Amino acid sequence: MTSSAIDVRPDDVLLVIDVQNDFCSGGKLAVPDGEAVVPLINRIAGSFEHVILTQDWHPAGHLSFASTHPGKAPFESGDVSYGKQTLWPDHCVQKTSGAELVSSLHIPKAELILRKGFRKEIDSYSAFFENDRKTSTGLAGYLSERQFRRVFLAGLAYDFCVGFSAIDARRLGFEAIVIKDASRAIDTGDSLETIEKEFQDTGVVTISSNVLTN
Ligand code: VGL
Ligand code: ZN
Repeated sequence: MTSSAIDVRPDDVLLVIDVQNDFCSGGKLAVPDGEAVVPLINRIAGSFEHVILTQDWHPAGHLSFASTHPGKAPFESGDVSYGKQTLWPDHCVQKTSGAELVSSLHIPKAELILRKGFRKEIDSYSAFFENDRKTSTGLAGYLSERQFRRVFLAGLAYDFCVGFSAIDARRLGFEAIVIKDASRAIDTGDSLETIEKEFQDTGVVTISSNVLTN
């Protein structure tokens, strides 16, 4: 966690991860206090010239759903072609209200909405690579062509899609800065400790939104 002031630059981009109804109270995979990130993200977005939103976007019967694996319950682990996969309640099914971005998220200037997890047989936590760690979403190419250098991240969930995206950004050579108070965690098993250890190992920085200046 760094506490020195960070001046937001024109070649910075804010990635707002999966601020969708199903990850908020009353949703299918509600992240504790998930909706609390919305007003903060709306405010932070004002400091950035460039904002990208992501949307978890699964077909019905998706491989990450426990309901697809007979005898399995949500939050258990399942064996899939690319290794272990946490199994989830059905969530963010394409064209359902749960998959919609939270209506109070107000970032009209967002330049791109990137959907991920749309392949029935592969989950995708990261906005860069799907969970087989090989299939690319194309976001790295987009960011490089747009000449963005630093990726700031906020949203849901800190220990899954925000965290995996930050680590991949770092591995791809971008600076990756997670705005911790504008994120919330699912916290299942050792997910929180694991992600924070990986932040340290890969050089992902975490900050509080109050250090951002512009
Ligand atoms: C997410 C679990 C399953 C996330 C998405 O957005 O963090 N987590 N699908
Ligand atoms: Zn998902």
